Amino acid sequence: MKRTTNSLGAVAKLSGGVIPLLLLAVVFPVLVLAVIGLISVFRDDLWLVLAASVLCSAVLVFGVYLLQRYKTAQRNAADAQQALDDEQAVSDYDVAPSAEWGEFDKQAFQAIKQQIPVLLEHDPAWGSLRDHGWHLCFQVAEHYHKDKQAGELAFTAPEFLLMLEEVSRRYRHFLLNHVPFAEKLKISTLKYGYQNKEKLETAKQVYSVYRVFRAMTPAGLLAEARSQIFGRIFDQVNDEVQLQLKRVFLQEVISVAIDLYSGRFSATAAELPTSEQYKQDEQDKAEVLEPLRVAVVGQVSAGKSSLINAFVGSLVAETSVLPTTDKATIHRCEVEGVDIIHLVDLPGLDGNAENEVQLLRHVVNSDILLWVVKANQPARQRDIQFKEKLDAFYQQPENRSRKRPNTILLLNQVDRLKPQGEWNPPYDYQHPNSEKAKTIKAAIDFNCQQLTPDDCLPISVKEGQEPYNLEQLADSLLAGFEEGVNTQLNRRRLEHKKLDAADQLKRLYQLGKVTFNTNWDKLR
Ligand SMILES: Nc1nc2c(ncn2[C@@H]2O[C@H](COP(=O)(O)OP(=O)(O)O)[C@@H](O)[C@H]2O)c(=O)[nH]1
Ligand SMILES: [Mg+2]
Repeated sequence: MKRTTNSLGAVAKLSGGVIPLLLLAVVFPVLVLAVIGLISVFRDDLWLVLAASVLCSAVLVFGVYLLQRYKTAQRNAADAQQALDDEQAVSDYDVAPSAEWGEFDKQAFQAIKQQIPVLLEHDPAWGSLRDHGWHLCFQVAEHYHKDKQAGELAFTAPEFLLMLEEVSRRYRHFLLNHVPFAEKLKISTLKYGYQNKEKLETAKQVYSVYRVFRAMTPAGLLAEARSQIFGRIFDQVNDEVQLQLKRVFLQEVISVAIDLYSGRFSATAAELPTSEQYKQDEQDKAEVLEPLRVAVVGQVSAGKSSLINAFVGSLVAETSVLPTTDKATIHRCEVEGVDIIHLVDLPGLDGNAENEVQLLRHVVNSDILLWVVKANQPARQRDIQFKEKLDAFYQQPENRSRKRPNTILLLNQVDRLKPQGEWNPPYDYQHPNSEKAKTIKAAIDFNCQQLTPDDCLPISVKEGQEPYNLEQLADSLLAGFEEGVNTQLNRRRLEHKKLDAADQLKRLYQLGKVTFNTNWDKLR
């Protein structure tokens, strides 16, 4: 009653006193009508009619109520199912290793990630996440700087801030995408849920009983609809989900720490204001992607130049040869004025150390590697030696975070394989049913075992003869394009870091000069 009076007061205030007057104008005649009706029931003996109409309206109201309850129950069941599905989605979620990482980074991520369940089992409190995060950062630091003092954190204060920002940004993205109503979720709710988990079960039961009663009034129904939202959050945030939320958070911490220690992630003053700006910069960078650099290596006379000529001839692209200062020849492929691919024709692997230093430089600065071998010549010593040099390069501490370009092994001159003189492509070399197809398969198996490439294709590109399997090569290149772009981004990020270091060196040198001059002035 008190609430009704209050509401009327509020309505009167809002409407300037008009609405209550109008209400009275309606209520009063209805009351008068009720009194007259009652008199006529007495006078005309209409008791049966009155009872029937009261019964009808009671049945009607009760029917509507039952329908509402049925609908609510169904909605709750669907919500419970949804909650289960969502919970599954959260527990299945794992932070993916960055596409730009090298093998060393991925190994670090896999190894350090194993510690998260142990840490959370030992101490799952929300308040301990910060300590766990630090512990994992130290682990990453140690992984990258084994030579330095254990646990030394080798990042600058701005980099640390940027790292916090980056973890928050990624975690926010995860929450919004994987936790329903996350935008309404308060950390205090999560914390409360955890601290009072024993009490929670009884609390939930009492709450449900109260909800049934409340649902019997129209105002209660409205409140019920609203609490569906909060109820879901309440149910949603059970122990298991909370644990998963923490697990994902710590995985993000490791992921960002790896980016930081591998040198991809550096904070310059300009990067600090917002990470949105940082994102924008990343997008801008993607627009000015350099053409994909595809290096072609192999022994002398393997058919590198023939391959490039045949391939370039088969493209819709406009091609031209770029002037270079070394022995490499760069074929530029352009489509509608956009530089798409640079095919780099390299001198042959000839065992000459000086030559191989140049070759190595070209290969580690390419995004995809085409390795051409001669099918009818099984001597692989030169190829294997060069591959060992490449492996050694990527194992050096300063190169561990470099992403190695994917290698497609091209088994060339398959037309010359036994039986000689026979050449009627195409051949189903994956399921060989002829002598030629069998020798092709044997040659593929042998060379793959020797050079362990990512992909392998038999080809034939003799001048004056229809080239064989070039469409498959185009498909393979297209399939590896995205990975190639990631390799390029990795390379350019690491180069960018080097430029930074060079700039700092220059500054240091300038400072050194000033210092020395000053000292000399003093000495004089
Ligand atoms: N039969 C045959 N000969 C080829 C094929 N590819 C290249 N050749 C020949 O092998 C020789 C060396 O080729 P080239 O492209 O100059 O090799 P590079 O030193 O690796 O650049 C040339 O005489 C080519 O005509 C092929 O698929 N089949
Ligand atoms: Mg050549």
